[in-house]
Amino acid sequence: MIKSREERSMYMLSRIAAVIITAAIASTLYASEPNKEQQTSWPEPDPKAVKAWQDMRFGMFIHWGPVSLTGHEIGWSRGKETPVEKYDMLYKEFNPVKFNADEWVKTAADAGMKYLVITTKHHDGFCLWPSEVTDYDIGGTPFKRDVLKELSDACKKHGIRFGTYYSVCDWHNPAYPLGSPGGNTKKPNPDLAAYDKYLRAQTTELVKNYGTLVTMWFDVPQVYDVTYGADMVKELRALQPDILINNRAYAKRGLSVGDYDTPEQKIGGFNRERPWETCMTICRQWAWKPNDEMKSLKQCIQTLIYTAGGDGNLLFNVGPMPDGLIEQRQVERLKEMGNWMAKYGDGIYGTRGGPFKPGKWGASTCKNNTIYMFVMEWSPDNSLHLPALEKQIKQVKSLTGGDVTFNQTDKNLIFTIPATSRDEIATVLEITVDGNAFAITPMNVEDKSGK
Ligand code: H79
Repeated sequence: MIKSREERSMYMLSRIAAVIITAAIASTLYASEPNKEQQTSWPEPDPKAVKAWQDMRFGMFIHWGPVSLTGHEIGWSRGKETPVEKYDMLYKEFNPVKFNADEWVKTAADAGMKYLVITTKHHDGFCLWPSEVTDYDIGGTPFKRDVLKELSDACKKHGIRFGTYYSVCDWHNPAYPLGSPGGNTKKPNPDLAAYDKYLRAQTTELVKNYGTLVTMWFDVPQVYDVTYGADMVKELRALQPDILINNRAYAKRGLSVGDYDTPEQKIGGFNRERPWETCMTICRQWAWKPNDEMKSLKQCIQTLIYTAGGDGNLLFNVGPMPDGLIEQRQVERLKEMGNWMAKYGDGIYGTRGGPFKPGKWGASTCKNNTIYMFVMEWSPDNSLHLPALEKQIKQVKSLTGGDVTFNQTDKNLIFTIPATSRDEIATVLEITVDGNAFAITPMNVEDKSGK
């Protein structure tokens, strides 16, 4: 439905009024006596750091550790598929002699990924770097090499930003109150204050010794709450002012914390208000599993498109093998994604989601005067029916080939392309409009497929 200029300005006025009222309510709230949680509020990130992270759009997640020797899931298989005593001794045999940080980072770069985040410590407590506060780490393996150092150096060399995943829960450490399987047992002598000291020492090692980190990606805080976590977050931010910290640093108790949200194994909904990043596995398991079911190229690329179209980042996970290699078929799949990104990456990097919201039809992104449409489903008459666009179209080009025609009225917008010119993964249209495309109010696209 097209809105008249008057209607639009009324709408804008009411939006502005709503913001003023919200601000007024907020200021009265904060004028009252601050409670404990308000005193320990989240330290805001530098908007420039957030923007730089959003611009990258596509990163590599790596889940790795001695557990790869079993082929079962990291953390979760402890006390389940693998008895605790056996799981905790795996590190004595962990010797990934084929590990080559340059190759991993090159695999990420060739996929078009711009950052890399690795599990420095998962729920199983094993540390992938030689930590000063435990021997349950890479230093205790026959391999001994500091995997994190080699990776952070390789990232620097190849222009990839480096980040650290750190699980807040630790089912191995006796001081942490919960244990395996799955955090469902209680430890006999828990000491959360002692565990906090351990966690603080470790996170400090990470931010001090591995260069400028793009993110500290916390996971599963469980019992670790704001009374501990708020201080920890502030210290990290003080040590590295540009570091981003996700929304799992401590248990929230209704508070909205974190620099960005982290939908897991699903694509986040359209959201321009709050930064977000979907984390998803290339196969089914986070850690390596032999013959795990791998996503098709179409699934991989459409996931990336839908994520960018919703205004989010994609952190795409691989689980390297116990010998230190990433499976060849996964390397190839990632390379295929990179080939696609080399052609259509302009529509992903540095873009924002919208203005047409993602749906069965596909997704859109925008940058300056350009809207990128990634069309995955056409109407039976070879066209795509969209709501009216409030800016004038100057030019339309199909980046995947074929002649596209458009019809823009004040009621709707219709693109048509011959069926033979459609792309199987997504037909990519580049649309030039007469102004800033991001300023266009996001619109829902009605499903006209008749399916
Ligand atoms: O590190 C990965 C997961 O292990 C971790 N977050 C990502 C990044 C995570 N920990 N807890 N959860 C996610 C939420 C619980 C997920 C579960 Fe399951 C689903 C637990 C049981 C079913 C995942 C799938 C673990 C076992 C099967």
